[in-house]
Amino acid sequence: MSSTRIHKVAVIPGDGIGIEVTAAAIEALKTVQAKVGGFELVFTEYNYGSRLYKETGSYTPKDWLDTLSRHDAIFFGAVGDPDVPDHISLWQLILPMRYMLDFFQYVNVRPSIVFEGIDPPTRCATPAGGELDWVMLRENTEGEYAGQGGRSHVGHPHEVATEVAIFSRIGIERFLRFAFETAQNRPRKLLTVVTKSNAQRYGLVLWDEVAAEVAKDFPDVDAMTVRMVSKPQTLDVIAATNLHADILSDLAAALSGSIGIAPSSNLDPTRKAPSLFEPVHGAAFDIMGKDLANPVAAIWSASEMLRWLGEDRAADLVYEAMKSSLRAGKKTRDLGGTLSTTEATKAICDLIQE
Ligand code: GGG
Repeated sequence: MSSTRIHKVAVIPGDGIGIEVTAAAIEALKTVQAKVGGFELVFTEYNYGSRLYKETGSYTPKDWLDTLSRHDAIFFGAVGDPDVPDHISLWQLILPMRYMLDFFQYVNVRPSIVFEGIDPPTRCATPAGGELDWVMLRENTEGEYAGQGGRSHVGHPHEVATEVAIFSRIGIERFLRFAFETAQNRPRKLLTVVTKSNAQRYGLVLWDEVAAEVAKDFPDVDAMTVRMVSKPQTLDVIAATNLHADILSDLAAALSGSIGIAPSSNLDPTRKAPSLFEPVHGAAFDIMGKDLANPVAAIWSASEMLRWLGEDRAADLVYEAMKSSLRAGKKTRDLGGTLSTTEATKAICDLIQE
């Protein structure tokens, strides 16, 4: 009887450069699978995305979430099309996946690290003397992204639109518990909970109250609350609402050199639903098909997927190859280098094989 560990991975390249960087990530995954052995990734590709929408009027076929739920993980590229408003493409593809049947993927993990070989726009050294090394945790199912609101008096000068931010005690607590546990497992044991409750009356006030309650269960974690992110060098793990973390993680990615290297894991910590791994960046239609996209964010996301699937050795190999490649100056144009997507991917895959 074979003892090979099988992991079923749904692959959704999506739109724009999502197609190119997903191919790069799959190449790295196949390379590390051949090198390490003992496990097999069974990839099934799905054509969900803007092209399908233009052909059929829908980003996805019927029962697609049931189809996806039969996998162990989902690897996603990007969504977005110049001809389709973002609120349609995001609400037809990426957001339903994060809410996956029963609001399971409630944490979005977005690390930002200034790697050796990268010259970031701003230097913000940590107290330990190193460069910026953050883990941004984004609450992934509530806040302004809950889809509550409406429009009235459409087309009238007094037209009104509301976008209601939803915060539930269960939603906040399960997310912040994950945040405290993440901080507890890092050397500095420092958690920063982002809030803006001073100007609000309900939602973020509940957020602050729950944060204070959960903090009591983690006395070894130094939790501080910031109303404005003013001292980046004092931060380590950062927990923020869906909207705040979406914005702040783009900033963090830029501070670490480029959004082209920022990975993202949409995790279901209960493991009832497959978790979803994707680069933070979008479809970037301006550079699509030109072999210019940075494959690092997708390859780092692939490494995070391997770790989630329990393949730590393979995850480490991919991550270290990616770091060594950057250190050796093998960079795409967004990082000041000259390599194409193909060349940067090959450089990482060669290092995995070594
Ligand atoms: N690979 C992620 C992607 O396509 N992102 C597009 C986007 O705008 N996402 C918004 C979000 O992450 O909430």
